Amino acid sequence: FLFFILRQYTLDNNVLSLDQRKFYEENGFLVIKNLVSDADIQRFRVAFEKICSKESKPAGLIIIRDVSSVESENIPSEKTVARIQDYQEDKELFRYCTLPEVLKYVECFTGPNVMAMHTMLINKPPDTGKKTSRHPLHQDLQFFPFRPSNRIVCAWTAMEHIDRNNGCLAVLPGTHKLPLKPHNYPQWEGGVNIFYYGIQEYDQDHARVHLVMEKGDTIFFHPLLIHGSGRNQTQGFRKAISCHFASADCHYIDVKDTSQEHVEKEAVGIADKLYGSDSGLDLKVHLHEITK
Ligand SMILES: O=C(O)CCC(=O)C(=O)O
Repeated sequence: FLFFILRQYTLDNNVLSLDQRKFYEENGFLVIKNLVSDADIQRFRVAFEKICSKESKPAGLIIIRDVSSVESENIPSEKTVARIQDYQEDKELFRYCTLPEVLKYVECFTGPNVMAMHTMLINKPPDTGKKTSRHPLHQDLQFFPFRPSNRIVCAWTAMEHIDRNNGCLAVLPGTHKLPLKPHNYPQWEGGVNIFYYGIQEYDQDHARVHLVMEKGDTIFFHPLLIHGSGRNQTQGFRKAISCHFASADCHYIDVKDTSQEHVEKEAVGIADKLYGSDSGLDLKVHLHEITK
């Protein structure tokens, strides 16, 4: 029985200790301290700054601005960028998805044949008082039209010290064992950022862990784990870089008539805006194979 439990969310290899495996199996996440070097993080910062100043414009990149600063679209500053998505054409940023120290852990969940499916650099802005810098509790699987979910994992690396003051990750341990829940935009007074869907119904009494992390610390988590992040109450822009990886053996599913359909529609709408209407793109455009 124990053997069966152990095999469900993690794979046999020599990387994770038995305790680490047990922890992920039970909780749906695992933090590895000090995994990414300061030098690499500095390179990601520089690449991100070049995107913000419009010195670099990688193809396919999606820039998401905080709802409280959308009017400032043309100001070339990191101050107006809450997050970038799909940085795979930026060679410097995509290095994150190829770092051997990251992939070593990714393979514990996906197996050796790995694909990078979705990339982000999150630049949580100082909250303007409207609480729009919060990220509601959600499951990332809502964005992914492929399965099985157990062969998908997110790597998320703190690019600086992150705690509750600047809006650390909050996770509900063990919720990776739940099914995908319906997601919607929360009814927040100050507004909510595009793609920041949340779960409306969850067990309010479920234990919640706030993850204080140092620069370079990396969390690996399951796509069904309920998580979010709080307000940034500092004046700095809280940075993290992340990538969702999946096994190349995952297969696509049709999200039509499922709770994921509205997410696909919105993503296609954005792709059409970026690449012209009738781009023919769907959620599958997030597929980018890593050549190791
Ligand atoms: O970095 C954060 O604040 C959380 C981001 C997150 O959960 C997401 O984008 O899915």
